Amino acid sequence: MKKRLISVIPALAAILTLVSCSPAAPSSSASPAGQPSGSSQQPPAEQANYQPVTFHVMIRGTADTFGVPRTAEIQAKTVKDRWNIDLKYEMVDKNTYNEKVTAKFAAADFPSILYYGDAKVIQNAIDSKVFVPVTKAVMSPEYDNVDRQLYFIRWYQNGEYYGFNYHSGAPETINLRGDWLKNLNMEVPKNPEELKEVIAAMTNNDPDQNGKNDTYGLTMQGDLGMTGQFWSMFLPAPRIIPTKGAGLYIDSKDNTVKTILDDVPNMEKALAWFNSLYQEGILDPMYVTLKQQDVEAKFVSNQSGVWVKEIGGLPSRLAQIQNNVPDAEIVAMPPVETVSGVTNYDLVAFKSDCYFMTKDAPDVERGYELLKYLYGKEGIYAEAYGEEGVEYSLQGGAFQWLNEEARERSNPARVISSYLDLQLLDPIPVVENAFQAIQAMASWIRILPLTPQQQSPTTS
Ligand SMILES: [Ca+2]
Repeated sequence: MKKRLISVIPALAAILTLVSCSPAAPSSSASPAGQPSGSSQQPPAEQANYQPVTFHVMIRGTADTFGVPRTAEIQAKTVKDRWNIDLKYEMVDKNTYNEKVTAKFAAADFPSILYYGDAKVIQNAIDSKVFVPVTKAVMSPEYDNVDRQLYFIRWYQNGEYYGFNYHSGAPETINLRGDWLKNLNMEVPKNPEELKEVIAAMTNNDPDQNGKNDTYGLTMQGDLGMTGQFWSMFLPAPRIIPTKGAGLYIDSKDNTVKTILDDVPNMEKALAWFNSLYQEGILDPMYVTLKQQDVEAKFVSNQSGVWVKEIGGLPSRLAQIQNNVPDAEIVAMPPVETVSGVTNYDLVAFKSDCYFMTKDAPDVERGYELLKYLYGKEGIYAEAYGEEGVEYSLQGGAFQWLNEEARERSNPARVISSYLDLQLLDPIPVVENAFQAIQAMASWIRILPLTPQQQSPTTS
């Protein structure tokens, strides 16, 4: 064992050059939806004032991640009724998305609305006036309670907002099997030392109480992807992975870019923590060969007790675990304050991909309404739950699913990841728990120094 263990430090060091982090964008990022209701509903007669137009909306995703044609169907009906808009989605798989966008730009074949995140392409599109400002949508009264300087600042330039952001950024948290903690009579850990104790107990003390030594507290990807939340417990920036971009971060004290690789004392602490897990046999030694999907498979099949995932991805995995363990629970570890005063979880909304309107949108004014609808309160509830009276009912104030398919398709995490003040219609403990665990982050949100062109507007 000792010999094997010596190789772990070189292994970690070697990994420093190869980690590939999984995409930060939430799987639900290609969102949308909509259903009529609320004060912004307009009389159908309004439609008569509009000539029909077609909006092509290009989003990343598949029918699965999108939440189904049903979501698009609700939206399409609503925007047709209100603004005489024919809504056409082009959903492109994430693996070919950038390629497809590049091809479209090369052919000057622009969708009306594009979901995108590549900063260089976006900047070029703004400079060449392919993207048009969406300032009027962002500045509309329904966003007065939203911190525009935080959530829309990413693409604020020359007095105009260009990107229409729609979510507050749901951080990827370190999650644990809550039922295992109960079996072990342990609390949710709050720091690296307590986390290590939990990982040890989940390895050695039969947390699933099946009488077999068949679990590890922690397993992870061989390329160290999705491990930034662990490293960052020791290092001066959130969600840093040493191998990812050489661990670069901006030191807000002197506004300079630094690399954590130069931070020898803290890097030593982080490496020592990982190494001690390995030495003590409480880190799954198979980790070096594992890929992202393997790590997930181990977590949902009761072979490991700790897993990093964004809030939105938890309910479906919990459901899988509960197929075999009905009383299974997932709890999120609260954020750990790093040596520089931020947290090991990242919540940087303006790093997210945004929706952009292009110069080929058929009617810019209606485009603003479309953006506000698709990615506002109605759109979010429609994607999260569907249509009242079809997918769910609220009779007597009590939420009830009207069919099982609708429940399985639902995506309530969208409600929580919105920067709008929205309530879950159907509270889900695992989501609420993770949300509570990150509430403390509100005061720790990392504000990166803004480049001159991204300086915040003077209006509040
Ligand atoms: Ca066991």
